[in-house]
Amino acid sequence: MRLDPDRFLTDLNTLRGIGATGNGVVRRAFDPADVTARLWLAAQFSEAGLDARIDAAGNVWGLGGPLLLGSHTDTQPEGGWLDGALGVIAALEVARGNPGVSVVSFQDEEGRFGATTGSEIWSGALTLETADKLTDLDGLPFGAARRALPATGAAPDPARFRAYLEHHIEQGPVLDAAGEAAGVVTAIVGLRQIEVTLTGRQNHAGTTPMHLRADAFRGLAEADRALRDTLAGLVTPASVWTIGHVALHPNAPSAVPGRARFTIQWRDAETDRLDRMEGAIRETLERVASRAGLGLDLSATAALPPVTMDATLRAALRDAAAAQVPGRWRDMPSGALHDATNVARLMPVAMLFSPLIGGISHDFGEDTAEADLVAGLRILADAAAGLTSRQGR
Ligand code: HGY
Ligand code: MN
Ligand code: MN
Repeated sequence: MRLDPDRFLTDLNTLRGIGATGNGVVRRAFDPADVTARLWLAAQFSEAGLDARIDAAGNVWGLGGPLLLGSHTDTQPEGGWLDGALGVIAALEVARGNPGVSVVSFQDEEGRFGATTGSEIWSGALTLETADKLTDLDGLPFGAARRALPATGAAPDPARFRAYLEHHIEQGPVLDAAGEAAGVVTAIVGLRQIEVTLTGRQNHAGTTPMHLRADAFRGLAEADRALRDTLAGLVTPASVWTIGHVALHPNAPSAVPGRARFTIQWRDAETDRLDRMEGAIRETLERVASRAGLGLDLSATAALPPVTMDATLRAALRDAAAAQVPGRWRDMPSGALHDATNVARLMPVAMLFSPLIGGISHDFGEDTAEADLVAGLRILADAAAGLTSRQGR
């Protein structure tokens, strides 16, 4: 069957409609929209002639040949319509015309419970038993949440696949600013994340003199300031760190905050630098907490290594990009995390990026021109065709 760009765009828009919110999408792992989307996807896989199944971790599989293509269909709390969805729907369209291809939508890539949880479980780096104890920010365990999507089969043996390709939006401004249509990923950064709790003394905001307060929010603000100074000496312009989630207790205008719980996440291409950043972050938090008279509790919630893309798979994507969008593609690193990081524990992996208008992602405003979506689909299909004919299917 020939590649059908209209069917691909129709499928992408149908998926966009499940959990649609404004121009974006809300499909948190295992919420009702995510479950609906995963059941819809399994039906599309069956209709395409693939052996469809949902495993115990919520990953949706469409099993065919030994080249695995895919990404994820869960979203951020305020997600764009393409982050993850593009790679799954492009994979489905390619599989319709290429019996050498299998398709997957991994679960919880966006880290409602962990970070890239579904692919981490499949890779063997995280057991289902351990994952079941991970909780979302409201305290709901993965083990309870996954009851919303019962398994219909076992996760496939990784040995049935020879390689993995993931098509994804760039999630940054580089390709759009250069007017280019594709990026072939060289490497994916590594990521670490910790959850921090600073404990002070909750008290009345009107009667507690300033010098007698143990204000947990002030500790958080001082930690942020101190981290900027400490890390400046260790990092490169490509290193990033983010305090992305904060919960104050009791979070009331007239109470001195007694507790601040927040995440610190940092990313870099070098394991060594990730280690040094971690040392500096822990030491800074201890210093700030002790100076402010606050209790400190730290727990690591994610650690994923930097991963280099496979040279043979990259070459297939580069050749396809050169044929489909000559002079309008580049090699580039990924500052975003992807399921490919975990799949790389099992087999060679590579990634293809499509441009993003204005470089906006993890936001309802995320969008890509249709012509660029279709160009990416054609590059993926070409690369897959070259690889599956070489593999003899
Ligand atoms: O955070 C990430 O890079 C990914 O989008 N989950
Ligand atoms: Mn994302
Ligand atoms: Mn993604």
